[in-house]
Formats: sequence, C-alpha cells, structure tokens
Amino acid sequence: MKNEVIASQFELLADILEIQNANPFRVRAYRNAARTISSTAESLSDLVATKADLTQFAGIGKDLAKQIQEIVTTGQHAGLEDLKKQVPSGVLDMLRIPGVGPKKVSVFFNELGLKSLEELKAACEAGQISQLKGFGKKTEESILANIGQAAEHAQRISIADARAAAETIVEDLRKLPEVGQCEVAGSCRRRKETCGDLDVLATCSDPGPPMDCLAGHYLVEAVLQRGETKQRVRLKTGVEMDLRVVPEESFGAAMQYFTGSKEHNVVVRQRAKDLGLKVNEYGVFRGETQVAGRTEQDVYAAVGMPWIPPELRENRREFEWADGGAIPELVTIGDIRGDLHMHTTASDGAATIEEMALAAKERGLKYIAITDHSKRVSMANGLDETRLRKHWEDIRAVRERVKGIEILCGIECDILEDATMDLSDDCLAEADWVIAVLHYGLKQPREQIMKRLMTAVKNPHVDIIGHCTGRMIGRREGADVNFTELLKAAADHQVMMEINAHPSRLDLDDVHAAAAKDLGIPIVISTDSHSVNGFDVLQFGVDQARRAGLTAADVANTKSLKDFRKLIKK
Ligand code: DGT
Ligand code: CA
Ligand code: CA
Repeated sequence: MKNEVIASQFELLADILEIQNANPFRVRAYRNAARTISSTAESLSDLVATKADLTQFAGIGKDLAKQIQEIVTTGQHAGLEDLKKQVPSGVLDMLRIPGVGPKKVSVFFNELGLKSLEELKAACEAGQISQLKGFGKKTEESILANIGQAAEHAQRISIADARAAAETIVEDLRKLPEVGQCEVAGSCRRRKETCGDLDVLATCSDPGPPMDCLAGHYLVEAVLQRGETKQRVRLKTGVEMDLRVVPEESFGAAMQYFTGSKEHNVVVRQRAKDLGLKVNEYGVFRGETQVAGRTEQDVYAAVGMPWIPPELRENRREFEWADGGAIPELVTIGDIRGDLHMHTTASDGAATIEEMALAAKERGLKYIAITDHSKRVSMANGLDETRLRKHWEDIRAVRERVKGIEILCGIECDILEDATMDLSDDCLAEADWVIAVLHYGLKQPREQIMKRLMTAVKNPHVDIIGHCTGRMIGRREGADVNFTELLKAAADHQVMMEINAHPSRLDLDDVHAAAAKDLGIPIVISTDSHSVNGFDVLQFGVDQARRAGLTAADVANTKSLKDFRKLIKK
C-alpha cells in the first residue's frame, strides 16, 4: 500500500470530522499525520510488516500508529467507514469546489441540510447562501462559478502544459503598459508535477486592462467569473486560471499567499501570530499598520525567516532549514554539464548520433551518453549484442569527428520480467554507462519487482536505475517499488538514481529523490531525449530535484566528466 493511500484516508477523516465540528485538535492531529505520511520516503506498509515502531515519526502517537496498522493490514479504517455513513458523499464532493473547505461545507450541511452539489447550486441560485451568517454575495457567486469544476472532478494537468499556458499569458499581460509586475503563483510556481488550476498575479492600478486582455486572449475559452480584483477563466485546453490584480504594496504578500502551499502558509501564519503579527494576501500587519508586503523577501523577513524557494514550500523540511540558516542552495539548470540518457535512430530516436551530439553541444553540454534501447523493447527496435557493438563503433567514430563534447557509449538495458538482464554481462561490461530500467511487467507483485531491481543493482556493470517506477503521470501507475530496500541497496552497491526529466515521468519523484540524497546516492537528471528537441525537458527534471532540496553537489551530472567518472562504480 502506498503512503499516499494511507495519508488520503487521514485527510478524509480530518475533513469529515471538521464538517461535523469535531474537536479542532483531533482534526489537526489527522492532518499532521497525513502530511508526515505523504512526505515520508519509507513505505509505512513495509514498516508495519516488520513491526517497526511508527511513533518514531513526528505527529504519530500510539493511537495513530494503531490506526495506520489497521489501514495497512485490513485495507481500511473502520472509524472512517463509520464516519462516511454519517455524511452523504455529495457533501464531500463540495470540498472540491475551489475556495470551499470543510468549515463552509459544515454550514451548508448542518444549517441548510444541503446534501449534494445540485442542492448547493440551487441554494446559491435562490440566494440562500449569501444570507448565512459570515457568508456574502461574493462567496455565493464564487461557488456558482466554480461548482462546475467540482462536478467534473477536475483533471490535473502536467507541469509542462501548466507552465506553457501560464507563462504565455503572463508574458502577454506584461506587455500591457498599465501592468507593473506579473507572475505565476500557485502549484505551477512551486513546480509541482501536476497543477489543478493556474494562478496568476498582476499589479495594476486599474484591473480593467489586464482582465480585458485575459478575457480576449487566444488561449482563453470563457470567462467564468469577473469580480473587482479577481477573474476566473477557462482555457481552451479545459484548465482554469485565476487572475488576481493587486496593488504594488501588496504584491509580495499576494505572491506569498497564492504561491502556497496551503500547508506551508498555515505555518507562516502561525509564526506571524506568535510574533503578534497578522499575515494575509494584502501584507503583514501589526494591528492596522502594514509592516511588509511589497516583496516576498519582506514578508518572510517580517516573520523572522529567510526567503524560501517556492519549490520547497510544502511544509516538509523548509522551516527546519530556515531556522537552522541552512536552506539548501538548490541546483539550477545552468549547473548541468552532461546528459546521460538519450536515444538515436539506432532504436526509437529521431536523430543520428552526430545530430544529437551537435545539438547537445549547442546547448552547452560538455558530455553525453548515447543510451539506445536493448532488444526486449522490440517495438522501439531495441539492440541485441551484435547490433549494439556495431552501434558503439559508430559512436566512437562520431567521437573522433565531433570536437568539444565527450560521448559515452551507453545502453538503456531492460530488466526482464524474470529478473535477468536483457543483455549479457560480457556485453554490458564493454559499455561506458549502463542504465537499467523496467519497461514491461510493471504490474507484477512487489516481490518480483524488487527481485528485478535488486538484480540490476547488484549487477557489477549497472551504473544507474532509470525512471525507477515506470509511471506515466496521470495515465499509468508505476511499479510497486520498495524504496527503502532499493535505495539502501543502491547506496551499498554504488548505483546512482535517475530523475527522468520528461514531464510525464519525473521519476524519481521529489520525496524519493530527497531520500536518495539523504543516503548519499548521486542523482543524475536526464532528459531521455528521443530527438534534438528532447533536451528541452531538462528544466522539469531540475525543478523536481529542487523540490527534493538537491544542491548541485547532490547531482552527479553537474560535475566535470572527470569527476563524474569517479562516481561510477568500478
Ligand atoms: P492546485 O491548483 O491544486 O495545483 O494547487 P495550488 O497550490 O495552486 O492551490 P490553489 O490554486 O487552490 O490555490 C493557490 C494558493 O493559494 C494555495 O497554494 C494557497 C493559497 N490558498 C488558496 N485558497 C486558500 C485557502 O482557503 N486558505 C489558505 N490558507 N490558502 C489558500
Ligand atoms: Ca492552482
Ligand atoms: Ca487557484
């Protein structure tokens, strides 16, 4: 069972309890536990299996440990199942409406008896919501504008699609003479793997021009809601975007607030409170006086913290790092000197060895490895030993011709379903660089998956495990990998781990890349390019590494080839 499954049960428990106006401490205990669990690299279900003490984790006491055990061993949480019977599922659907949380849902359900999205919609249309204490016309309008999204079960989009759309619109808004600053916020700025919706902030004394520009933008299909400072639109791709227009003196505070994550902001707000301050999207206030808000730096400084890179704002380790003056200097795309995973026309790539080498050189790379597929991937024209040896000869010939970039003779070798390698050891021994990967049989039971991965890790010629789980974000679950076992073995056997930069893979994910770093395993960020444009995805891999808190020193392909070679196992 994946940690996220356990975490989501606790989240749901917290939501239902909050809807029922339960003790806030109990609610918070479940939320804290959910957060701890989802940001833990070790598999809790493995820990339960080995009877490990779960109370070692922050926020997990004896009682929660027992509940985790119950979820892992029985597949469900009896208490949660009981609670679910007390709240109609239509009530829980309301939680998916942007801007609506358990507190509001509690009022809709307990005071108005609303049980579904349809009933809530009707109540809004009848003006019942704006008459509730603490609610206004604005909330009612916002619910009406956003309820459709909850009904459709909002589809998250990849970070690549999110950035492409958001950055295009931001660039166009910046061209308006009236607009001062304009930036992307939300999960897109945090570079999460996927985004639920897009959030853009602009400064302008009159919200009219930026809102009109957005309404007429060629990427926009419809305006869903337009208020005084906020506009919500649906793009033609289906994804929705919020534009908020704020004054210059609040821009930093709005960026801080709308970048999130919610969990990060909860801590920032609490710290402000402890200092007798109040933080909101308009600024940091002592009483009525604004003490910060123009820049994010000011906002963090006012609450006694250094600026925190957006990629780290998930309430994982960033506050501990901030307190210790030890926020890592995150790796940047400019640090990357080599790319060690790419394909050519020898298997399923679109460009020749020479074309790939020249394109890599043009992008400033100092070294590459050509790593075409092995024979098991027959769909991709994978290479057997004979063809591979000939291919390496071709690579050596290009190496002679093309100056200014070093080219390694590599291979992306499949780890077969029966836990043997697709190519002979003799052949692998001749390679400069061997990536071992799972492509087939991803649904095999965890035991067999681990047998396969351990075969690869223990193979003396394997240098790295590529796209470890084989997941395709939003399309295909990855293999059931026991990361505790795998990463320990990788550290012991001097095997590196890849962050595959392709936005549909991003595999390792942020949590496991952080765990690999903790074990001192060198991470390689690779593009897995299948054409000369394939190198474009490098940024997404770097972002994933940044979310994991990785510095240049943690990423092996920031090194010179000479130093990189020292990390390869003998
Ligand atoms: P997403 O859109 O699901 O990928 O994730 P985000 O993080 O972009 O979330 P979104 O779009 O709902 O809101 C953007 C940020 O605004 C969020 O990260 C934190 C802040 N925010 C939004 N709604 C609330 C709220 O109800 N409470 C607090 N504290 N912060 C909020
Ligand atoms: Ca968002
Ligand atoms: Ca939003």
